[in-house]
Amino acid sequence: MRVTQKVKKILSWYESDNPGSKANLARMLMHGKLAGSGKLVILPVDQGFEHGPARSFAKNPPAYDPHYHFQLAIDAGCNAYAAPLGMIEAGADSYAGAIPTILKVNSANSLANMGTAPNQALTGSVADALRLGCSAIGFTIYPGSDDAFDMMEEIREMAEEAKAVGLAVVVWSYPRGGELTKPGETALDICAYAAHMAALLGAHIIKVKPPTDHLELDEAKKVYESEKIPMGTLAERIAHVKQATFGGRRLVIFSGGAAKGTKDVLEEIKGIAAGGGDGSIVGRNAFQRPKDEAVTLLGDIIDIYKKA
Ligand code: FBP
Repeated sequence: MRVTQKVKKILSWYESDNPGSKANLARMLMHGKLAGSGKLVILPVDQGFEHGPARSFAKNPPAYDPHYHFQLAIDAGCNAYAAPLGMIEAGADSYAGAIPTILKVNSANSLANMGTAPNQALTGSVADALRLGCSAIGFTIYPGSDDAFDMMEEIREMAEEAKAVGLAVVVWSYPRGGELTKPGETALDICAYAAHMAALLGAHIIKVKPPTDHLELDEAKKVYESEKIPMGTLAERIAHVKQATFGGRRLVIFSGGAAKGTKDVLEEIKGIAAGGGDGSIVGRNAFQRPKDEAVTLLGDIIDIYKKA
């Protein structure tokens, strides 16, 4: 398939990257029902690590099988599938070349009591990503955590290694820990700050949660108010987050969150698309539904981005 002008323009934002990393970005941008549109809908299945198997898969038991998720991502026409090492290994041969994959190389779990210092363990490597034919590594940072600097140093090293061998780098930037309040984790000032830091750390694709209209930091609040930064609608807040990633020169995608009703999911996606968001990464709202419903929902999400 010929790489579209839209995708070529996006690739031109990444001025330092070698042809391998650009080709891997193109692989994701040129796959699935959104191929060539510049938008991305990705299926992430790392919730088994993050929340545990029952909380993740009991609602839809076929989802205990790693093959289920490869097939769901393919059937729904997603751009890529992201998962930790074991999940990718478990379908690596059956699905080799069938869908671009993102190896999640660090993971948290719900058994650890992390207090103000949430952190993740390294659970995969750049060598694993190459061995498994992945297009990218995926890495979570928790800005705000008392351990945030460690995670930033780890991704600095892993991103350098991944880019050197032509992989793309996806950063999940999820503020939490330290002195952040719960509403602060998704506050607009914090979300934009988290996205900006991921861009500064060299991410090609940045994943954040959709921001609320809360403002967490007093010093930032003064600026939002004095400069009258528009933040009344989700679309305005998304546009602000996108602007915080080098004036829009980075791909920013938004997570789906805990399972909710179809109407609420689609309303949120409409806001993301209207604000110029580059796509969505929807896990639980997809794989916790029966497969046909999940394929329909992901199809509806894809249609919203197609029209954006
Ligand atoms: P969901 O669509 O299921 O929210 O998935 C997005 C995601 O980033 C997953 O990759 C990850 O497991 C999960 O959210 C983590 O959410 P949290 O840390 O807030 O529990």
